[in-house]
Amino acid sequence: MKVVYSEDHRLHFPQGELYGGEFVTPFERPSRVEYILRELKRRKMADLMAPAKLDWKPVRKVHDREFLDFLETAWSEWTAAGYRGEIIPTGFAARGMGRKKPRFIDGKVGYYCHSMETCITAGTWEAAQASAAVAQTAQKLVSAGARSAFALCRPPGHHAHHDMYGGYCFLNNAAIAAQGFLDRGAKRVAILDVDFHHGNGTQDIFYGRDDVLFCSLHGQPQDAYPYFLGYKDEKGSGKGEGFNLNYPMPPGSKYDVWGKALADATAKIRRFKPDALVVSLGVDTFKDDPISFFKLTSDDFSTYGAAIAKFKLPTLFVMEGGYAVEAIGINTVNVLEGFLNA
Ligand code: SP5
Ligand code: ZN
Repeated sequence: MKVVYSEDHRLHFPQGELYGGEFVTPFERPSRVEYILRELKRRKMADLMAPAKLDWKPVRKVHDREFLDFLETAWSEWTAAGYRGEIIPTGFAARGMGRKKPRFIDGKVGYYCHSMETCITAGTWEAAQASAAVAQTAQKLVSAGARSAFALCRPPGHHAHHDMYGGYCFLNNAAIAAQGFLDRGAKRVAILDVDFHHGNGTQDIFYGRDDVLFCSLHGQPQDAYPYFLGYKDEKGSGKGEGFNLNYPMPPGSKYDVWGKALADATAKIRRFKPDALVVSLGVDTFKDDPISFFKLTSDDFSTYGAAIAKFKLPTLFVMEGGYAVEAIGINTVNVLEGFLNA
């Protein structure tokens, strides 16, 4: 399986993440990618390839033009305002407040951000573009006939909305890839999001559409980030109704529960008859993940990798979360190997 990878991910490494009222070293850190690469090499699966230049057409179909302009200029506007720290918003359009976009960077940041753990730094925009290019290049390999490919994206993407960043995500790599499949002739694309967290960004982007089926398995929002989306009754709107499927699960869920949700999602995906499958692959469902509460074992990752292969669909794996760094390589590569050996 081809692995698309760019070292430009290193350009995004904030000093801090706001966690429990303290600044800690971000859970979403560059070493995550190094651990995955090391394990791919150890198993002789590192068929590496650099991304091609990003084609903006599909990006503009899934993201708001002014949001993209904001990401491009945020750092220079922030430093021009005299701020010396990393970009963190302080004010948000909460309930009862307006929707107009402010002019000053401080206000704009609150307008375009949905969660404050995600800092923007000098290199963030470069890294986010490289990550999107990684997803897109891998998608083009699959569109051109490869059975599968792995986009080793960082920063991740599934929390990025049409016009908001947060949850360590800036551009929605999986959504850009899904749009890329459609633009290259696919009629229908399914996105299976197995990251521990609800894929609120991907849901937002495709909520009104019937050409992309979005299925997310995740920690229930009563207890887990992103807190305000991911409920079962979010089914899509307008012609998108019925094309959004959420499987929220309670704290402590093991593979017996998780695998049942996967089986149900599998049946729905089959009925949709997609031409391609995008897997938003987060391995933060692991029992030792520091910020999550599912209890999957390393073997479970091999099991569901094999289950995903049974679709017999052109399949693109897009890296999302996973923060137990010493196990992230094993768990990620278990999915890919389980898929390949099925
Ligand atoms: C891509 C991805 O996995 N993003 C995750 C973003 C999580 N952001 C906030 C996490 C807050 C975690 N609080 C956990 C309490 C554990 N005791
Ligand atoms: Zn996650």
